[in-house]
Amino acid sequence: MASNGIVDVRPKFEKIYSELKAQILADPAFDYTEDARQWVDKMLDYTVPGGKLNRGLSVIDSYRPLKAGEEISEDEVFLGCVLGWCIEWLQAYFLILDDIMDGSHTRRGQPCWFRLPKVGLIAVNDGILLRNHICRILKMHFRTKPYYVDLLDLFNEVEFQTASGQLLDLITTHEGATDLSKYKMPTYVRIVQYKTAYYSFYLPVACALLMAGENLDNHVDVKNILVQMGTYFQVQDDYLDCFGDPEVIGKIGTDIEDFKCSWLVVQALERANESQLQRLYANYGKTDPSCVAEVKAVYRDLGIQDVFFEYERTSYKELISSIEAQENESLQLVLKSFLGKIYKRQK
Ligand code: GPP
Ligand code: MG
Ligand code: MG
Ligand code: MG
Repeated sequence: MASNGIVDVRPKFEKIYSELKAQILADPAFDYTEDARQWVDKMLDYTVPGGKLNRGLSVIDSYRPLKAGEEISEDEVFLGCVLGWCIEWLQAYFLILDDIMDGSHTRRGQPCWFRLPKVGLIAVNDGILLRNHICRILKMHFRTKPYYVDLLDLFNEVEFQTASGQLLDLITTHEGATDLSKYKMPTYVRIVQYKTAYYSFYLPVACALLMAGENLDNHVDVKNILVQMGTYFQVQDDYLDCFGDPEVIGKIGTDIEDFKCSWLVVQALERANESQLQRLYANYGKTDPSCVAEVKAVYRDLGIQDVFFEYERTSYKELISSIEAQENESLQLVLKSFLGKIYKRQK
């Protein structure tokens, strides 16, 4: 029990990971060879459990207020944790592939999975396997639930939205490389809503709503608030890519080198004078460290960090007022606790 009287579910959550892994490795649908079992065992340990686990823990954290006043059974806690792990599996699958596409080097304080010499492009298949594990886990634990079909549909919808967002991210980068002036705020918002917000913010709460027997069509407002929160979260990710401490965030930023349509460059382009624009055009998207340093110098000259701090304050205020406009008080609690976890995050 934590000092505020709230049960800390993290130790239980972490234990359930081992149970799920054991079930995956004993899946009767595949006759594992010893080497295959060892590979999947190591791959899972390397790629699934090492993050902040915010998304995963959010399912059960959201479920509790939804059942306010009612006792939650051990079985419900277990199922909430299982759904949480399905989201962490989804995240692991996305990150393995995203790191290949972004040419990243580190993730969660260690080399990206595909950077390990024995792994390389086997990582692509590992991503596909992780994606399939989600369906295996859902089948094992939810097949008999009345909301099973809705859960499958939810995961499919959100995966489609994320992959479409990733597509926008990648093709926009392609366009920006020929003409940086294409990077504008509406384009940016569209990319990040799809590539990040649905799976990171809407999905955990939607899982909790389904477990609580709710119809997701009745919660469009909640979805909109979560998508807005996810947008703010990705702006923070872009900020940390450039200004965060790699030791703390566990990854080395590559957005400037990769020509990404990052929130920072969109803001800089809106504010730059002729000579600053020239400096951005000449140096953005180049791997040469002196070019990266020059881009960062333009950001400094334009006070982009302060622009971010101001954005952070305004977003928080706007989100709080949208949340307080919600009539359902349990949902207000869910949303506020979610926002509290990410406001002013350093990692
Ligand atoms: C985050 O973008 C987006 C994703 C992880 C979604 C990937 C989707 C796929 C279908 C593969 P990012 O590149 O800014 O994340 P990070 O900074 O963590 O690399
Ligand atoms: Mg990336
Ligand atoms: Mg990416
Ligand atoms: Mg990023």
